[in-house]
Amino acid sequence: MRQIISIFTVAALAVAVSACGGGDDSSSSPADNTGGGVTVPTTQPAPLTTDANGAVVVDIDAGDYFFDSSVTTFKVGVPYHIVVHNTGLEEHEFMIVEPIPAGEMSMEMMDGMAVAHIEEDDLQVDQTTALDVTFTEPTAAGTLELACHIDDHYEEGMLLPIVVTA
Ligand SMILES: [Cu+2]
Repeated sequence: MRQIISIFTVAALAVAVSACGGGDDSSSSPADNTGGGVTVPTTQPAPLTTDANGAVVVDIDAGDYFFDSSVTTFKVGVPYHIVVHNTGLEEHEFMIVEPIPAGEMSMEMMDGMAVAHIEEDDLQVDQTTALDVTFTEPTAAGTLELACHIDDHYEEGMLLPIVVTA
């Protein structure tokens, strides 16, 4: 009986500690890495890097089932060198396309709509494939996203909204 009581006490303490921890998280502010006295009024966390051709390098992880991109706000007329790495355990595709409800279109139709596309043959597990994109017109939020429409990946959350500014 004594042992059961002590287990309950530990469990109650754990709940109390985790409740406190959760409350504290919201008050901690992220480190400010901009430095140099430059105020950058955007939420972009990392400085932009360019390749030998002057294109802005965008690093994107395609996982099971998500996209993680170093850039989500793009600019019209800027050349982007988009490097997509499949970090998951399944093959994926990479599309820049308007939001398409799952199951409403054939792959051929979606491919035709896509601003850019990397086929799953070029995005096997641990494969990295790059493509170059220059956006020609601005798009508001909700107009374009990164998406994988293989099987049920899209329903699983494999999409990431992006914005193109003028
Ligand atoms: Cu996928």
